[in-house]
Parts: sequence; structure tokens; C-alpha cells
Amino acid sequence: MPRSYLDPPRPIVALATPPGASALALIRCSGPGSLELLAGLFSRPAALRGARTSSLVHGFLVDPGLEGGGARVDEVLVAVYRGPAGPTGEDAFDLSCHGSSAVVRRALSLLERYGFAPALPGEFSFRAFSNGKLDLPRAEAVAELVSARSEAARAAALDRLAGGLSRRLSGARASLLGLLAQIELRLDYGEDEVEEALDPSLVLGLRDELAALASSFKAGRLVSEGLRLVLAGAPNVGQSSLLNLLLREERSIVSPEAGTTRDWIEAEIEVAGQRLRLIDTAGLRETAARIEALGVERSQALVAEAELVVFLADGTAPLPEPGQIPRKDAILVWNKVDLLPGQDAPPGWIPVSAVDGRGLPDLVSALEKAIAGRLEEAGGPGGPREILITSERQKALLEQGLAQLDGVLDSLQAGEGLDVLALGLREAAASLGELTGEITTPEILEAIFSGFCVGK
Ligand SMILES: Nc1nc2c(ncn2[C@@H]2O[C@H](COP(=O)(O)OP(=O)(O)OP(=O)(O)O)[C@@H](O)[C@H]2O)c(=O)[nH]1
Ligand SMILES: [Mg+2]
Repeated sequence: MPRSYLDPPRPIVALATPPGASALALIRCSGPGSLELLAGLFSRPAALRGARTSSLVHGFLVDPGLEGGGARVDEVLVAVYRGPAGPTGEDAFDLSCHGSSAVVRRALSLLERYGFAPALPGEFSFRAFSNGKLDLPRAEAVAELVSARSEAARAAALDRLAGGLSRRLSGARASLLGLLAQIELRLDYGEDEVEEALDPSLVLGLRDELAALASSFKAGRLVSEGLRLVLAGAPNVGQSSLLNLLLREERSIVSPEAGTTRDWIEAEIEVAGQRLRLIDTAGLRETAARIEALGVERSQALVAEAELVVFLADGTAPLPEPGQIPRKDAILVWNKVDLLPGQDAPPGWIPVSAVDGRGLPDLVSALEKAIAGRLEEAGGPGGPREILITSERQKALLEQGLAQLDGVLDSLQAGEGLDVLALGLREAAASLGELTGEITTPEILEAIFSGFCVGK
């Protein structure tokens, strides 16, 4: 039978670093009895048994089934954690060994042979959650921090891991439960007088708090997934050359022949700490060639969907008509200025040379401004101190809580009984409890943690 997160905890093991050759590899283990199991496989068992939590012990990992020098698997450094103080709340250790696949394979097979089960994805975080070390938003932040691909995504995830979101959610839930307690007290005394039972401004304040968090979802997603930036323009204006310049590598094919780029090409850069997904497209033109026409159709769709568009024109050719510019908010680039010495760019166009890099700083600052604008429109400046939510689960539960509080406000206005108000408040508190993980079901937990990577 495959193991489940909900089985009684047993010692587990996983490689926390990527497989392959590296200077060091980190093997994590956790579970009741795990330190004692390791003592049987370690050159200095007494040192390990006497080690305090969060201390390091140096020694050799030893295969007790073998004799002499061949028994040594590797020279290792063990970080010891004793439950409940450690990161998972149980006895646990991190073992640093040399990073070759030969060492890692031997070490893992030894640990598995002597009682450690291979960890499920996210099982270490699951145990930290189960043992009260992390609530759900913080456990989710661990997964986001592991997959953060830009400075802004890292900062936002770290802020959630530090408890920024959790504090706001617990604060809102505590206020809700406080209001509920007052109403229930009145109900216990047989009162059903709605007058002054519940101050609507308190409910409104909580409602606004949930609305503010829910509305940060779009910005949170943009920060974690990156903003799409489409390079568009007529064929041969230098879209692929500009992509290569921004990437500082020859990724997209450049040629003097118009219609070189057919399918779109995507690559990533970071601007102002934000991840930008650069997309080079087939030049926009009417064409009878079927494959190129399909490419142009795709370009148009990409231009429509992208958060940012850079529209290029060839400075040596007539300027495009305003009607040819596919989006009003496009950043306009007047390319090939190296061929136009002494000529000023038309108003509103940034002069650039995709060949020698002239004008690149101006383009980058225009991009920075546009990124800030898009994030603001999406509901958040995206600064590191701003809480941004990124998970669909969190968004859905916040919106559910929001709707329940709207229901309470409606009931208040309609003069409904205290029992109706109490019910609405209780439901909203339950939504927040599900968000933080204070109220949850095994199925939900399994779904959340199985999306993590192994070793986390
Ligand atoms: N002198 C000069 N030539 C450039 C510049 N940018 C692009 N070119 C040249 O213009 C030609 C077309 O460049 P590409 O980058 O392939 O243009 P594109 O817009 O991707 O073209 P398609 O993929 O065909 O739509 C190539 O010969 C480039 O070397 C520039 O800033 N200055
Ligand atoms: Mg091209």
C-alpha cells in the first residue's frame, strides 16, 4: 500500500538538493526515532546522541553491514534537531555529504535499508504544519519561496513565510470570533434585540480587510509568474535583434530576410526585480504564405493578451501609421538609429539600436515604469512589505468569507434576528479558519502538500 501523509509518522528521508554532480548534497530526515536510527549508521554515535538541538556533528556515515574501510560511505556533517524544537517539530537531521551521484545513491539506499521511508512530496512541510510549526499560508509560502524566480517573488514569499499574511488572517478571524462571542452571549440570555448588537462598521472593516487581501491576487500572480512582454512590429524591424540584446545572448534567429520569425519564442529576463517573459513574435503583416499567416495570427493574439507590448519601427523606413500600432499602451521603439546619425526620433518613440545597444537604458526605464503601472492596476505595488496572495485556494476562501460578511451586513440592514447574524459570522470565521488551516480536512491537506516538491 502506498504511504499517505496521514499514516502515523515514521522516519522519512529525501534528497533536498537537485540530483547530479555538485560540491555538496543535502539529505533530510525526520520522524520519531530518526536520530537513534542514524546513531547506528554513524562513526561517532555518542557525539550524535549527546548533541543538542540545532548543533552540528562531524563524522562518517557507515554501513554496519560491511567490514573495515569499505564500510565508510562518506564524510558528513549532520545538523541535529530534537523535537519539538526543530523545523518539523519531530526529531530530525540534515546530512551534508559530497554531492556526487555515487555518494548520494549509497547514502540514500543505506538510510532506506535501515528504516527510513522515502518522503512524499512536501511531507516535511506537512509534518511541520501538523506539529503546529507552520500554518497553511506559511507552508504554502515555503513552496513559493522554493520556486521563486524573481527578486519580487522571493521577497513576497518570504514575507508570507515570516507570517505577514497569517497575522492579518488570524487578526481578522479573532475579531470575527470576538463579535460572534458577544452575540452568542446575548442569545444565551434569551435576548433577540438586534439594536446595537453588532456595530456594522466593525463588520465593514473586516469586510474591507478581506477585500484588500483578495484583490492582491492578480498582482500576486503577476509577481510570481512574471509579466508577458511581447515584441511586436512589422517584419524585419529588429524584434529578434532586440530580444537578443535584452537577453545578452543570440537566442532568436536574426536575418535580413523579412518573415524570419514564424513561431513565437519566449525567454526570461528580470527588470526592476520583476520577472519578464519576453516573447518574440512573427512580424505583423498581410501575407499569403500560410505558415507565416498563422504566425501573424498568433502574434496578434499574444499582443492582445500580454501585460506589456513593445512596438518596434525601423527608423530607416517610413514611420507606421497610428492605426498600425496594435495597442494604445504599447512602448514605442524607433530602431536602427545607428544608421541614422544626427536624426531625432519622432515624438513618443524611444530611439534604440538593437545592434550596438544605444538607447537601451531609456527602454529599460520605460519598461520599469510600465511594470509598476501594470502591478498597480492589478491591485498592488508589489513592494516587499505589501502582502500579495498568489494561491487560488487563498483567493477562493477570501472571496467566500467576503460574500458571507456581505450577507451579515445585508441581514443587519434587514433587521434580521441575532441567530441569523451569528450564523453568518460563524460561516465567515470558518472560511478564514480553512485558510489558515485551523479548520481543515485530510483531503484538502493532501491536495495542498502533494503539490510541493520532494525534500520540502
Ligand atoms: N543597423 C541595424 N540593423 C539592425 C538593427 N536591428 C536589426 N537589424 C537588422 O535588421 C534585420 C532584421 O532583424 P531581425 O531582428 O531579424 O528582425 P525581426 O523584426 O525579428 O524580423 P522578422 O523575424 O523577419 O519579422 C537583420 O539584418 C538585423 O541585423 C539595428 O538596430 N541596426
Ligand atoms: Mg524575428
